[in-house]
Amino acid sequence: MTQKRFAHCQRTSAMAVKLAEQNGGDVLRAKIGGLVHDYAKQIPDADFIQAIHDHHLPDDLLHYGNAIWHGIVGVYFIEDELGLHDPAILQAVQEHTTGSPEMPLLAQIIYMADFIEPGRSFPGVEKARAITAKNLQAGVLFQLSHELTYLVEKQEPIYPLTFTSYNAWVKRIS
Ligand code: DGI
Ligand code: FE
Ligand code: FE
Ligand code: FE
Repeated sequence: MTQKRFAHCQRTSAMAVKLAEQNGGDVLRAKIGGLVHDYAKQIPDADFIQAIHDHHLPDDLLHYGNAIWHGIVGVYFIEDELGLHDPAILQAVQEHTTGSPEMPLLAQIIYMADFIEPGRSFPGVEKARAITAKNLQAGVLFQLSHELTYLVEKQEPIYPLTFTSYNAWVKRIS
């Protein structure tokens, strides 16, 4: 991975540790999860397509690209190449781009750490940081709605799990 991407992973890891400490999460798993969450970001598309076939994953994944694959499919590379098999960490990595209706605490922590780590500078990041500092779950809903709005504005296809996550978290938070 590029130096720039690795630096993002290090900052995400540090942010995840902070969020774990603030929210009674598993600090060591947060640290490792943050470090590996984008492990597969620079794996070539052809390797992902092969992995989708090899692991008999749903065909609809093929309609998307690296943005969706690097988490959901990326965990298979983390298992094979790093020998990391911790289910909670792997689930957090799988859910770090789309979220999910359940999202256990560790997944919430990695999802938010990725979004608000100090290197992020998109419009709205300060609001995201403030909300998350007060309430992690409110931060999750903020990111899901921000992500959907951004994708719709760019007329990007939306992976169904992103929608399902949003609906579940609206219900959960309201
Ligand atoms: O890998 P990072 O850049 O650190 O962050 P990430 O894994 O959260 O990826 C965010 C990107 O993923 C962002 O550019 C939008 C994209 N994304 C998230 N949900 C969807 C999506 N792209 C599509 N096409 N559909 C989605 O549902
Ligand atoms: Fe990512
Ligand atoms: Fe994200
Ligand atoms: Fe990331």
